[in-house]
Amino acid sequence: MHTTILQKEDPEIAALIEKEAVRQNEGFEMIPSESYASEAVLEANGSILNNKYAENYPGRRYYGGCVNVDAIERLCQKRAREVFHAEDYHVNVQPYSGSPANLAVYIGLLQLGDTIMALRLDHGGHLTHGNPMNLSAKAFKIVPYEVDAKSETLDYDAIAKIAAEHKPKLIISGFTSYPRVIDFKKFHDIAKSVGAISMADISHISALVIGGVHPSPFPFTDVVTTTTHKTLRGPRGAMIFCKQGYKEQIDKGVFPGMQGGPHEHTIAAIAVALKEAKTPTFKAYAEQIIKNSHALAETLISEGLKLISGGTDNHLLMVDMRPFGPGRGIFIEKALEAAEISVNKQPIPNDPAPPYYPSGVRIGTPVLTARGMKEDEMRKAGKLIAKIFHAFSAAELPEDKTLRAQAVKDFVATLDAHPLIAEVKQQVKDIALQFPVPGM
Ligand code: DSN
Repeated sequence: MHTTILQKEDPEIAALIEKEAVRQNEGFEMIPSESYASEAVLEANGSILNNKYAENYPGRRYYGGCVNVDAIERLCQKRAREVFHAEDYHVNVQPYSGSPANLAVYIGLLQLGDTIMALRLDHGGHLTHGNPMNLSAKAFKIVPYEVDAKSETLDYDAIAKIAAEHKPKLIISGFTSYPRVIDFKKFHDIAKSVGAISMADISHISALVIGGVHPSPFPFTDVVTTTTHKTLRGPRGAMIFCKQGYKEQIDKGVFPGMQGGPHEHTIAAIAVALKEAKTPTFKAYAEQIIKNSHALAETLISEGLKLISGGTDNHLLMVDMRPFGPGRGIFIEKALEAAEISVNKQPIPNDPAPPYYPSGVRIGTPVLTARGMKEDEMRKAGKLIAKIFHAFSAAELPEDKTLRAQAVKDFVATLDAHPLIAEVKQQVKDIALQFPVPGM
């Protein structure tokens, strides 16, 4: 294993990495924003490129000795444009991750105090799309839009109306926990009708766009951001595509606006992931993600669970726990974790409970799909997940805020001895070990 030198130099960290490898190998990772990077991606990411400073852009750095990182960064940009069929766009591959990428867009294109329109976090939007706790809301005026109360899907007429009323400078589409198809063209048209810049954050669905199983925001959206470590299966980083007219502002927004020296080891690893994303195997992976989500959603519904919007079109689904009682997502996250199934509690539209104790659970298929699992395994996973929901959803969140953390602690303390947890954990392990983890 590649930790041999590390085991010698720092056995404590090596042992913890090894424990995490066992966890990732023996369990079901079902957090929709995760996937497995290949060995080649990990090798580039852990390479000696880590040692190099290279502030600014290829050909005009503030440091000497950049000949090789210039070539790497240019190759990464070329591959990014090719894989997304965005040849006419400029792409900046330096953002450290999705949050700084989005903030760099705002810094580059807007004046402080300008109006941004974006989906509320509890309706599926991202933290950096104007959540009050985030810099985006402190530095800019946020006009939120919501999903329709009944269908729990986007209502484009309502969005157009809000845009016409508030005349934002930037309209953001692309979400963090929205299980349905996004009509990027409609968003772009709405933006143009009010003189706004259209921005799509496709971090969650970038592999689906590349694989042709979700409509692309290219070639019309003004600015497209994406992380590189979610469905795309690269290292933890991000990219910003923009129309040529915004190139200078976006590049300045990233450096020096938001960041200092780019992480060239990450950029090299992004380039490797983009090369992999051009293969037929990657397209098959993207297609299988959707098939797996459908199989999982059908199973959960047939096992009596309610899904936000009634199902899924993409890589994730959201279980609505309100039929069991508000604020119970945390108990299911903990119970599933004890059974080696990783998901995350998540606010749902019009959640009656607070964000840390929300009433939803978000579940995704990209990671298990990357291991080679198909519909049959999803149906098995769905049945195991549903068993946990039904067994543990009676746990109530105390009304008294000061008692909540202890209630969760007490609940977790009961899990290890619970026979259902042991049974599900064993079944998860039996299935998981039949599907080797890429990159390990
Ligand atoms: N926090 C990520 C997610 O899990 O969706 C997005 O940045």
